[in-house]
Amino acid sequence: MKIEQNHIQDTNNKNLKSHQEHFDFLSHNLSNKGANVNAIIKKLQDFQVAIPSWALGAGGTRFGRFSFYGEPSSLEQKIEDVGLIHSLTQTAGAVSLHIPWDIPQDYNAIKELASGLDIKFDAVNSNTFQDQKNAKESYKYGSLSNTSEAVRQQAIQHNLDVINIGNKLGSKSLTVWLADGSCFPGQNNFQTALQNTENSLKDIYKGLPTDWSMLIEYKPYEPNFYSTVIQDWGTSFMLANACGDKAYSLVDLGHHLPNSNIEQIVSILMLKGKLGGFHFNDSKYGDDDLTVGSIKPYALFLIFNELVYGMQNNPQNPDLAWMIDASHNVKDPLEDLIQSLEAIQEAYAKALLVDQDVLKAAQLNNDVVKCQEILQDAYRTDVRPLLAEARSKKGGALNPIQAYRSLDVRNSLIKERGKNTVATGL
Ligand code: PSV
Ligand code: MN
Ligand code: MN
Repeated sequence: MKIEQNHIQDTNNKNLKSHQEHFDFLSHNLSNKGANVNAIIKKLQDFQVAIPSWALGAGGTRFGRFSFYGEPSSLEQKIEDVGLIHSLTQTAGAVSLHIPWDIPQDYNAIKELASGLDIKFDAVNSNTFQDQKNAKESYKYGSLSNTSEAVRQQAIQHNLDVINIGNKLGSKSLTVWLADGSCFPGQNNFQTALQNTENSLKDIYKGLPTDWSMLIEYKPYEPNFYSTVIQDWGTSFMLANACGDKAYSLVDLGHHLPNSNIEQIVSILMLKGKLGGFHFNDSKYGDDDLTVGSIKPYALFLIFNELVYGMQNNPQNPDLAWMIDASHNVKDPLEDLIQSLEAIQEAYAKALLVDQDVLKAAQLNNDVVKCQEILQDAYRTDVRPLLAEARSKKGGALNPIQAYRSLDVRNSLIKERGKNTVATGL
């Protein structure tokens, strides 16, 4: 299924008058406050977030999985689904592949399909947290950190193979997330596990093409419940430094212990030029992988405030690889992703409203109340008309969820693909 431009236009026409009124009111108010509305809209239009190939089907938990029907069962269909989201939101112009879940068969055909839908290949993700069919060695007791040299070599080789696959597609970065760790005290020697991991990452790094980067993701627990080898940003930062200039930390919002100050982590990593990638989701308890902005939207805004500051003031930090890393147990995955994209753009737009010069002056005056007022004034602004304006000017929908429903996308997918579908992934 493909959504035609004139269909989006038809749905937009119904909302046009009310959108225009809201947008005019907001842009008038923001301009009076000194904001450059056109510049903000341009930034929103340029901000593209990758959709992971494993998030297009219904997720599940270890207790069960409930299909949403019409799910994509091939890489081609997954890319088509990203295309559907992108045509409505104009924000999902990239896909991030997980290998070996989504190994392309015909590279040229896949590249052609993606470029026809205006979709780029972002970071490729390796997988050494599951045993693969016919693999000689098992990752039961770790991969890059394993005490067995043969297991480490297999995991290193897998990462090199993933780079090779990504290279053929035009990707420019490899994301490494390790499940390595231990479930019980005494099971592992912490120092040996970290040293093995560092050596293995250095071997992968040697195989990185010159214009590539390696993104090292951290996570405090799960699937191992006593220790994780790359448990926090400090460990990831240390490993990235040990590998070299092209290695960076990757922050996943769900990978922190409760109440961690993620905005401060983001800020410090950018100051040091070492924040390379970002995974969006939301959570209440752990790595819940809920819809972005559904639980802690103010925290998301504060994080974006630091990201915007870093993007404006830290030329030492590279452009980031943005990706949604969420899972959907009870929602239509495509609707859920559209909601996440909206929340991301909303937090970004609000952060762009913060006048960094005025904030700096208030900070220098130690005017604590004013500092808070500046942030909260931006946060309390309803920026949704800016988002609608940005995407509709590019051919997207004024209201993507409404358009998705009125175009009956899910039912068309079910008609096309049937009810008995299971997308690969977690
Ligand atoms: C691990 O929890 C993670 O966030 C990593 O990014 C993985 O690549 C992804 O989920 C899917 O397993
Ligand atoms: Mn992640
Ligand atoms: Mn995760």
